[in-house]
Amino acid sequence: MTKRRMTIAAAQLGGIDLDDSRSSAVVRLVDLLRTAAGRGAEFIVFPELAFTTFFPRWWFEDQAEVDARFFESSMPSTVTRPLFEAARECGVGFTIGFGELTEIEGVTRRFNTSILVAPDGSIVGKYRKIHLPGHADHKPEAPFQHLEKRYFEVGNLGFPTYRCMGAVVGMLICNDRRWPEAFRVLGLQGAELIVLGFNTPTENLHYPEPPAQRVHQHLIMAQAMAYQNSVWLVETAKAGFEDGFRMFGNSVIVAPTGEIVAKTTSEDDEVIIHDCDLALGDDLRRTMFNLSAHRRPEHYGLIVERTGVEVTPANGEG
Ligand code: CDV
Repeated sequence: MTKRRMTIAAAQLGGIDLDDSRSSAVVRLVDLLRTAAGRGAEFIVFPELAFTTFFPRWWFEDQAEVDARFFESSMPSTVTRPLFEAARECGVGFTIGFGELTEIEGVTRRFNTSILVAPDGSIVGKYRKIHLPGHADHKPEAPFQHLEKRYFEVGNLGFPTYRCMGAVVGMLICNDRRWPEAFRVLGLQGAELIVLGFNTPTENLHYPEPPAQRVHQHLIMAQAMAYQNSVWLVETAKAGFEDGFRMFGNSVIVAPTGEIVAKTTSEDDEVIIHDCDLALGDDLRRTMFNLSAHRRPEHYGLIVERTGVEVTPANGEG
């Protein structure tokens, strides 16, 4: 089998506090990009909502303040352009997440978005997060909020793939990594590389859960999704403490075989890198996971017909 190489980096960010400026985040991102490029990276995966703190942990009354502090109405903007310029100078592609403020048919819309940027600095693709976790109401008794359902609407672009730098690439964002359906939709479009940024609190907002268990779940999901879809999977964290609230790291590069080939060890700014053979999934795609030979969609109807669980045993004893 002919090898097809792409050297890919995950550029993990440590925490960004509420009062840190977007331009200070851009300085760190440019630094990470230059470090990765210096180590031979051709493509770099940055985290979800990478220019600001993970603001859905905070309740704000004033939407105008939220828009001004945490959303981007153009990409690149004067503040974010240095990242694009550094990428062009170094000849690397990248993906990055941000809060997108836009207008569609005269209506203001807000999405949790990621973009795919080619080495010439042009934007070749966009994805708007579909699985938005958390809640829309204020929970003053909770240690922190998770207000993605308040600040964003469900993405309206589906799960597109894009041809970029010789690979078929799909983007997902954070909570999407818990949903096999999202990966399969990308796999069915021939994705060879799936890239994803995340912000995952070390503490579970809803019930006590050991932090190690949360990391364990993160890792087994990444390994399973990569293997079952025969794809390279790169998942990059924003990690560490943001105003005292901790998020775990464990950014990973996972091969189509399901093996973790690189993983961060810190909760700070850190680059990991791997020389990925994009053809590595070809044998799996040809045999075990030859989707056209083995899938049985005629028996998968419930996947799209039903959202939640209805107890419907075949023996009628529901
Ligand atoms: N940013 C996220 O989507 N975070 C979720 C948290 C809420 C669990 C995640 O799935 O990691």
